[in-house]
Formats: sequence, C-alpha cells, structure tokens
Amino acid sequence: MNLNPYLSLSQEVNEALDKGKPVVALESTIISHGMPYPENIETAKEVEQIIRDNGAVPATIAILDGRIKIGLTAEELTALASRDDITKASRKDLPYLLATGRSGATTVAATMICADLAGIRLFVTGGIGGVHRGAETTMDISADLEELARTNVAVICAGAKSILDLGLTLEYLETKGVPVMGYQTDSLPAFFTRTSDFAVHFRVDDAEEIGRILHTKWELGLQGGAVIANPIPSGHALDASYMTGVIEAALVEAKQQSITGKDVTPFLLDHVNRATEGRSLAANIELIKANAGLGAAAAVAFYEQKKKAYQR
Ligand code: PSU
Ligand code: MN
Repeated sequence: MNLNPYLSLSQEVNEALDKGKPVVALESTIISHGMPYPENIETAKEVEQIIRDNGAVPATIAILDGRIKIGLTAEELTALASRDDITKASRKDLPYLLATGRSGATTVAATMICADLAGIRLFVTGGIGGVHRGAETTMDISADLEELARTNVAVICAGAKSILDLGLTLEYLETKGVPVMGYQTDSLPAFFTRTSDFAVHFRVDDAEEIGRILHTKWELGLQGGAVIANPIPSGHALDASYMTGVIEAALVEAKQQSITGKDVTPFLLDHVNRATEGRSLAANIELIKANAGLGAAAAVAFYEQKKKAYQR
C-alpha cells in the first residue's frame, strides 16, 4: 500500500506492486499533446494491451483534479485524449497543479517522478526531450534530462527526434552519468529513423541484459535513470533526408513565431505531424507499440533479477 497522500493508484497497479509483479509506467503528454484524437486514445489502449500481453501491468500516469493518478480508467484516458484544457505537466508544474486541484498530462520528467513515488522502475514512451538546437543561446534543455540524472526510472524510447541536437543531448547524458543503451544497435536511433550520426554508450542485445544492467546500477546505489533506445521497426522508418527537411521547416517556423518555453516541443511536434500528413503519426504509433513490447520484457527481466537478489 502506498501512503503518499497525493497518489492514487488503480487497484490493478496497487495489487501488482504489492505482489512484486512487473509494472510499466506510461506518460500522458504523448496522449494529450503528442498525437491527435482519436488515434491518441486508440494507441494508448493498444499500448496498455501489449504490455499486458507481454507479462507486465501497465500504469498510465496523469494529474487529475489535484491528484497523481497511476493506472487510468477508460473514462480517464478518454478525458485526457479529448479535452483541450489539459496542460503539459513537467517537474516544475507538479506543486501548482496538485495544490490547486488542477489536471495535467505528465511529460517524461513528471512521469518519472510519479512512477518513482509509486515504486515503478520502468517506463515506456515514444521519444524523450533533450538539448534543443541552438541551446547555447536559448538554454532550452528539457527537464527530462535532469530527471534522468536524478530519478531511478529507466525509459524505453525510440531515441529522440532530430528537432533536438542529438549530439549535445548525448553529451549532457554522459556528463550526468545516464547510460544510453541501444537495443540491438550501436547507433542512437532518431525516432523516425533507425540510426543517427551518433553512437550510443552501449549496445544491448536482449531484455534479460537490460534487466541485469538496471538492477546492477541501482544495487550499486547509482542515482538516476537510464535510456534504452529501441529503433523504429524497419518497415515503418521514414526517409532521413525527407524528415530533415520537415524538421528544419518546423524550426524556422518556431523561430519566426517566437515560440519559447514549454510550448517549443509541442509546437514542433504538431508542425511535423501536419507537414507529413499522417505519415509521422503512423510511424509514431508503430514505434511506441514496439517499445511497449520491449519495455514489458525488460520489466519482467528486471523483476526476475530483484527476486534472485532477494533470495540470495
Ligand atoms: N518528444 C516526442 N514526443 C513527445 C514529447 C517529446 O517525440 O510527446 C513530449 C514528452 O512528454 C517529453 C516532452 O517529456 O515532450 C518534452 O518537453 P520539453 O522539451 O518541453 O521538456
Ligand atoms: Mn524546453
């Protein structure tokens, strides 16, 4: 049982955590701000099912009426997916939303915080935030990176979109001691494409290895998370030079409209979605489904390691 007064766990998640079963966290910004309706709700439900089919319990996380909800009902998912008054909630937003009884869709950073409060160690999403291009003057660096440095939750994703500066993002994670692992790849996946010009810190080839590495990291007392980057399934990857053009146009538009702060990422995501007329959406759906399968398998492997250590 979790006694944190701000947390409200679904019965399914609560029971799974009590019994030491594998649980996988899911974020809600991707539902509210990352995909259009109704694809967002359809995908959210499919992803939960994939996690169940692979032996783990899904826990979608959001802030609803001043409470941290871990594990959402169908009605709550639909509200997140269809209402347009759900703000994007990152670390800095949590105290305000909770203290004033408001609602918000959690980013990677906020989802990690909430997962950690509940004792959930693995988290599946599409892409993480990072160091933005031009950050040397704008100082736009996602709070996701700082969270990965301090909070013990591993994120399974398809790398990061090249709306970001992928090289600087990797440097930042290296400085903060966050391992970036490529699943069956040596190259950092760039969300829509399977590879980028950058190498991951380590290659891992199966879920069991991921479980062992995570268990070792936290048994050593090394604070912080890890990134497991799973390349988009080959048949669904988009053409790299086409995406470079789309992303560059989005960046120019954001600059012209003087978009700043928390609006930058949703603006760029929306611009890319519209410019590719659904092609990026289709890719996005496929990659998150693949991440759900891998995340569940990694969670099963991680809990296996925990059990073994406990028996020693
Ligand atoms: N990148 C994506 N899709 C997303 C996001 C990022 O490809 O949906 C969302 C995630 O919730 C991530 C957040 O945590 O954007 C990062 O926002 P910011 O750059 O403002 O920190
Ligand atoms: Mn930012």
